[in-house]
Amino acid sequence: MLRIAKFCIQNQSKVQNAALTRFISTTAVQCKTVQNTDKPASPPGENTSFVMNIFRGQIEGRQVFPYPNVLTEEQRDTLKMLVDPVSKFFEEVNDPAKNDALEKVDETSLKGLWELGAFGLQVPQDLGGLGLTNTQYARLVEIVGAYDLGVGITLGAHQSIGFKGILLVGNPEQKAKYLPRVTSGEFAAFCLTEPSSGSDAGSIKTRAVLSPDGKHYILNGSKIWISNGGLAEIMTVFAQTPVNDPKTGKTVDKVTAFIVERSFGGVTNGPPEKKMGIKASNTAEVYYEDVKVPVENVLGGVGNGFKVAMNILNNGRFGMAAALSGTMRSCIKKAVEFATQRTQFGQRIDSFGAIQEKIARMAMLQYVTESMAYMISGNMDSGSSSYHLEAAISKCFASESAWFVCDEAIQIMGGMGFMKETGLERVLRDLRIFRIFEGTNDILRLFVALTGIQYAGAHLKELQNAFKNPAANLGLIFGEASKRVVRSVGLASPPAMDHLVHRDLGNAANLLAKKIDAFGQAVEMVLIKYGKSIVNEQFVLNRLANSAIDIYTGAVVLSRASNSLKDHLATAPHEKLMTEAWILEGSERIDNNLKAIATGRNLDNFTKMSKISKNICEVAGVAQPNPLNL
Ligand code: MYA
Repeated sequence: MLRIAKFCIQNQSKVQNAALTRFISTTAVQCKTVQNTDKPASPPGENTSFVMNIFRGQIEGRQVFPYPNVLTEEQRDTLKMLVDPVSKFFEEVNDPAKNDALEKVDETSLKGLWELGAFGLQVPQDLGGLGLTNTQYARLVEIVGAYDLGVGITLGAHQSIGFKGILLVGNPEQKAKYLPRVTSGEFAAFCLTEPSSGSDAGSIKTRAVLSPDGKHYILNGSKIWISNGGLAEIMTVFAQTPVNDPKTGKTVDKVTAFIVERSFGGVTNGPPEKKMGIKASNTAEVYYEDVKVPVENVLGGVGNGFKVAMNILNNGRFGMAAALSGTMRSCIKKAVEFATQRTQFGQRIDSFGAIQEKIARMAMLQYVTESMAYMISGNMDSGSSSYHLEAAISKCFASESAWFVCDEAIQIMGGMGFMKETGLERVLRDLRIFRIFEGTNDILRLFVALTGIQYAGAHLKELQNAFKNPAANLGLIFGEASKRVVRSVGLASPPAMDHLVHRDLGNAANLLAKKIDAFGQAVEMVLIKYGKSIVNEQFVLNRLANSAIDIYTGAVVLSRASNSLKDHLATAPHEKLMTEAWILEGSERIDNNLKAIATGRNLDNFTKMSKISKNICEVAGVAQPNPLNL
């Protein structure tokens, strides 16, 4: 499971008990006695990701502060020209209830979307698309998400993942050949998942073998739950290919990505799947039988397919946050319109604390999600390539928040919320899949925690190496030693954040900075305690991931609200309130999560829960009879 952690953890286990513990708890003077070698420590790659660095207890603020402002005047004008027609289209032409009932996007709507250019938002203009940046794209998918998630997935499966690989890693010939087609009526799909390979994407069985004349790969296998699978003419297909391993000289299977056209022959699909939600989007099995794929259609190099798949997924995840912030906006609007008109017990129901708390929480979750979506799109537009953890967090957070917000909107509206005509039951059904696809939230939490730990572990490894040659690494050793030792005896403040935010948010920033410090120490403790077996400690990893989510979301809203205060926006005081409330509650959740992984009583409870689950699984259901034993 998650081989990702292997490298650091294996190294880390050697570091942990001896050198590191001594190092943390003793003074810098003792450093001189540590074994000497002539190899200076080589620093692990520095990373500009905010989330990656909190795993070291450090604040790397470059991607978060100030809040990105990446649109040029021209890009802003282009966007202005698009927002109105797209909103109008969804108000006047597209009918989400009709699409849901038809279990497909109505023909008029589909035609209109192609005409609007909605299927080629980020394709360069000279290849037939609108050439939008990630931030411009985010704004438009926010509108789609506000109106119709079924249409959203039809669009997203096409461009966020279907042909995204061609945009990201395609060579000029592949781009010239395929991008004009996917912007002018031919659907694309991303074909990764298989019956025995869901979260474990590396275990796919579909295979492609080079033909004897070396001109084609012969592709065989099948894929399931492929969005647009029944519509797509052009597919990004992942398959195992035999590759020579230069290290061993042996032939091994490695994943390769291919551009496959339905017209190659041998490509068929099953009927549309019957689903709980996003019914308007097509989902189908796709089968490949002796499909002749020209060698020119290898995408991103033979054997590089796993990385190509991960890059595509990483690159598209912020879109989900953008779309779902739009969904939440419309759920909140419906709930508030109801709450401000409905009178019960002689009062408007929005005057009751119970309703106010719901509305406030819904508003905060929407604000955080929206702020994160545009921060990540802004980082990507500024050329960052270190946004994977942030994008994974945005996907988890957005999908869980949107579910909560829609559910609470239904609750506020009571019986009315449960009625089909209100439109929220469809949205709730549509939303359920977002916590499952594009990487389940459970897998993404492990990805965030283990990748962060790997980074922190590599830095601790660097310290271990530094000890081998202290003379050559005095700066590093004394720097780290003084930081840690001084902090451990309570003489130093945690890393500061107040200088990065508006002065009115200084207290909230300081509170969050303390949590980052505590989080870094908790990660170090976990590495020391578990070593390489941390990879199996999912109760612990989940709590680290949840803390990272609370820290990142807190920093994001601190940044956005600071900008709003600086620019004297009319909504700045409201954003400040949401930010302060969010950070206070988030800090309490972080305290609880970090306590849970440090105290024996809680750890013992993890063991109990593990045992409860085993008991249930052993008997294939609830273990005890009902109280009547009948
Ligand atoms: S599409 C199907 C989605 N499927 C998945 O997401 C699969 C989930 N599984 C995984 O992501 C991987 O298998 C995991 C890795 C993470 C579990 N970025 O040994 P490893 C590197 C960069 O850890 P594993 C769908 O749902 C790693 O560093 N690199 O791998 C349709 C290592 O590199 P190296 C990564 O244990 C939805 C190597 O890979 C990443 O096997 C339709 C091996 O790593 C990463 N993330 O498991 C949605 N992960 O070898 C429509 C790993 O160099 C879109 N690595 O050390 C809608 C959009 C919304 C728009 C809507 C508009 C309205």
